[in-house]
Amino acid sequence: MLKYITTGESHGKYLAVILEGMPSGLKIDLDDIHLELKRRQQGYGRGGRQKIEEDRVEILGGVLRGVTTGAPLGFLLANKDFKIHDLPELTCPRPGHADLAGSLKYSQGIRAVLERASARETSMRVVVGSVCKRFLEEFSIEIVSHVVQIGKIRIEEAEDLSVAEIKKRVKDSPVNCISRKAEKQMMAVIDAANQKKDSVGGQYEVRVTGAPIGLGSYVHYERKLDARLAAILMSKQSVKAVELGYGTRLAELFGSEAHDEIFYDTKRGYYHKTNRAGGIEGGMTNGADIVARVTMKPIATLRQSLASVDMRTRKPSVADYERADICAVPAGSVIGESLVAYVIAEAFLEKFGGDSMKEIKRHYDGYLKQLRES
Ligand code: EPS
Repeated sequence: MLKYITTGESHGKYLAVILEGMPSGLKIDLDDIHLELKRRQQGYGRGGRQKIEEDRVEILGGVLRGVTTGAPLGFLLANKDFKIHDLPELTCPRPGHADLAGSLKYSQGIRAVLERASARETSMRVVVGSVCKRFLEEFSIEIVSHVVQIGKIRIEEAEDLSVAEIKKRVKDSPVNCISRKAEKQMMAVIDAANQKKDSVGGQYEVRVTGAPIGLGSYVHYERKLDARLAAILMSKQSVKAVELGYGTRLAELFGSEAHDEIFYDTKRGYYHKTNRAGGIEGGMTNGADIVARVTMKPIATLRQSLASVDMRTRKPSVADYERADICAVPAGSVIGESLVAYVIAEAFLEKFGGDSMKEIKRHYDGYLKQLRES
């Protein structure tokens, strides 16, 4: 069973993660992980913190001569902005942040809450995701993301674009967008939010290609892949909605317009010509690309003051401000890729699991043969 646990605070000395359940025999290259970490740090609309940090990890265990051993993998990242012990306490919780409920629930000051609630923790999830991506690559499963909306600026629909085409189009885009026209407008919205001392949210898409039919299951709620994708994507800071395939658009369609008809070809086997289901039917992959859309609310830390209450006096006040991002949707999309990679790797290991890559590949090849004969 694949699982991970992160530890560390935003301005603490270190962040760390342990990933348990990866088989032996998987090549791990720190350069690949550092590339993914760099992608997460980028994106138009990020605040001053990313100019300080250069996220790089050290391997603590589970890798020998560049190859996984099957033991838990450990990674450590040292924060350059390590100052947690010198930072002031906050007393006026920010609307939309974990501050108020976290402080009351844990019976402690806001500082302890925000340090752990911070999205800085997602650097560790990207480390996990890049290991999972590396694993999935061995089975020709690839993942990409792109930003579809920032504020009111939305791209034209891009349903028919392949993962390879999206990868090509988002290359070097400061907002991870496939459209040069929308990209400029998105950047202008972020600039406008900055000028108004505001923040802005948006939506991104994560797309997976190459997943075989039958990851996940219909037999039990915990095994349904759509539920697992929604849960992990929703667990990322700022996320308020997750849709698969046509998602909320399905509400307005008739059944005849909503479902993906089934065809058969001797070369391709069973297939669909459309993908309104987003690659998942009955909690299982159906062989089409998996498509998830994720909506992020605007960042809760604003330079303009929203009403709050001073928790020392319980008198009306305005929310505290700390340095923050204006828009974290482009970074969010990179993190989304990692979260999806983790769930797909987990479901893949459940189905084809073994202690070594060699064993898993044998299981996978056997299943593909079985599908061809079905
Ligand atoms: C965050 C506040 C900001 C962001 C941070 C998330 O950090 P700081 O308070 O140090 O300026 O930069 O995100 C990261 C540090 C990161 O690496 O993604 C928050 O309050 O969630």
